[in-house]
Amino acid sequence: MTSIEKQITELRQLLDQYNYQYYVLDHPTVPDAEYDRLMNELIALENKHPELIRPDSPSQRIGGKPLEGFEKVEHHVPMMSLANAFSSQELRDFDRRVRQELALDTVDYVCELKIDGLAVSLRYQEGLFQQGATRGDGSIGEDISQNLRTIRSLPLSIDEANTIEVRGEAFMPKRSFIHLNKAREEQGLELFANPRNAAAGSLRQLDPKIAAERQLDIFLYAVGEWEAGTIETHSERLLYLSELGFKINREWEKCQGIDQVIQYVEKWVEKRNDLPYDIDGIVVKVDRLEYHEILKTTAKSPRWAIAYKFPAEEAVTKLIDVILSVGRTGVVTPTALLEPVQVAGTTVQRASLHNEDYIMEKDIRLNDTVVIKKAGDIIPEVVRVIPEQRNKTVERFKMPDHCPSCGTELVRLEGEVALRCMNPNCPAQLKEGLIHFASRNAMNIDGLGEKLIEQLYNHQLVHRVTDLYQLNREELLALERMGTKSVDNLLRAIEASKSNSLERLLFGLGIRFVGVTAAKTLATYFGEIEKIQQASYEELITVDEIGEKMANSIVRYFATDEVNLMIGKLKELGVNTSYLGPKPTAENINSLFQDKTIVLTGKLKQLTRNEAKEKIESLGGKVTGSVSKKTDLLIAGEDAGSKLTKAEQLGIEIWNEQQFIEEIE
Ligand code: 3BD
Repeated sequence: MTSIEKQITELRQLLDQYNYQYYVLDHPTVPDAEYDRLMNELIALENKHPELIRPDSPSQRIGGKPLEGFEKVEHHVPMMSLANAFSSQELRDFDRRVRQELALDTVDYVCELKIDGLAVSLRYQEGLFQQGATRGDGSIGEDISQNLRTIRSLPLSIDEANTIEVRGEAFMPKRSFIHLNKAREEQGLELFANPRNAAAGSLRQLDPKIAAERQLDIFLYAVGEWEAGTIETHSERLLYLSELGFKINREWEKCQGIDQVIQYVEKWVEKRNDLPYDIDGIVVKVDRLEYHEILKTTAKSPRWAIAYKFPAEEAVTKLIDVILSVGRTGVVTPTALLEPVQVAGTTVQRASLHNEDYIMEKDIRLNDTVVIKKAGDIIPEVVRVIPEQRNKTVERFKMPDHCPSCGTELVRLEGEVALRCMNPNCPAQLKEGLIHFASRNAMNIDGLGEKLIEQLYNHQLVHRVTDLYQLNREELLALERMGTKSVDNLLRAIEASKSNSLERLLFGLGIRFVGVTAAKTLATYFGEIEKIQQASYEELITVDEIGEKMANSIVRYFATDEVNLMIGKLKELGVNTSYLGPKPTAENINSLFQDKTIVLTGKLKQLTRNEAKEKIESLGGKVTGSVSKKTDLLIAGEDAGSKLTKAEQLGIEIWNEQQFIEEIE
């Protein structure tokens, strides 16, 4: 072995070890920075000696190219289903059948948590991860190897020379799920209903970059095809898989007889909400593998295993009242006000009633005893009523004909289930509109939240956004809980919002379908609000990323006099209505970074991130957050981490800060 080979091997082994300790054992042993440093070192060496890159090198988890579609994969040993049990009685029935067939008094079982994720299979040949597939229909799945290999707890190589196929559940931990949805909310993207959907959505991405960002994890629990196996029990198998470096859920237990199984189930019915990942039941498996042979399988599922499925957690409580709220767009939504009750780990006092059709269909009435559950165990909803407990005289609940806020007659637009208040001066809508205007992605007025807006509105100080810019110190000081300090801070924040770039104002106006991204697109394209006010439908749809629905909505929005008067007034009051971000000018067109996509990473010392960004943009380039094959250039400051690694892997041009400064000068 040459010294380079030796160096690479050592780095690889060290990184594998740290990775295993961190992701499989949940026990980090070195700081992230140290890991990144070693990884960069490895990548640099591998770049110089590409012939020494092994497919199981820790540098090879990400970097696969986006696919056109997924290839089909045949499972040599079918991936079976599991029969379900919904009560301890059904578990006892299962145990009786097993004992009868085996002619035994008592049977040893292994109980495992049933992870609520996606069943997948991983194939290793000559010790190397070779292919990963979805379960599909059990016989044929899809090749999602590229996405699976981004999961850091999945070993890229194992110490087993025979071909082995292991099976398990890929999932998204609760923390990653919350983190992901928060980010999506900020970006105005649709939220995932639960971690399972989020995991499925991530693994179905054609571009492995996305899965890599989603912080997925995997537990293994079964073996499919295996050329050499001398193991006698399922529990020994779990231990063996663990020895090979696979991540096995640690909560499994061996149970002697069905009573112990039921105890295990009861324990986890209590404790399931404390786990950092979702489970939807318990899987019970006969421990001895020779018994599996005797018990065989039915058409779809083994007769040696059963899944106890948790009931979706429900609770019974009383419906005290139905609250109607009017949103920014006038939609009236009914929410149930409940007697507080514990469900899936939290106290629930409100539950969604969705809309009028839903209330009618379920015949939900005031004072009813209702069953609630958390849909996807997150958002509580009223599932049904218990009609036997109803006082017979209670009338059917009816949605009001008039807006609860302003009294205007409500309308049901064609093709919509929602009732809407069409009054543009409706107080509830105005308040919601103000809250949106001041919010972080819009005008970002610090300290102006829901409560204060309510207070300002109720004191008749603010009705519409133009009023915000005409507030005076005295009237604010007269409000409860508003001292000089908070008043001055508020006025300063409002003043500062005047110099926001156009996209914030555009988003803040709350034009239907215009989210953060579209606002930015419109602002950069048109530059001035007047141009957008005057733009025709035809002109709008020629803009990249502006579709028909949005174009229509924009035209309709700016067609009203009231809106145009408001914008005129905002301008008079000193609110900026131009795009202030950098854009290519005549003299720098065709300049240094024309049409180049550039990523900044690491600490810059001679200029700030923002200065660098503005400089690049003024020279025609675009700055993006993540490295992909579309990236043209990476500018790496000090302590650059994974982005540098990735750029090196993808063979992207890299400059340090000094090079960047010399070039722009
Ligand atoms: C888990 C089958 C056997 C090997 C068949 C006994 C049905 C999903 O944590 N063991 C587990 C888990 C799932 C399992 C088996 N052990 N099968 C198991 C499982 N600890 N979730 N499943 N599966 C996996 C399924 N998936 C989609 C559609 C239909 N069935």
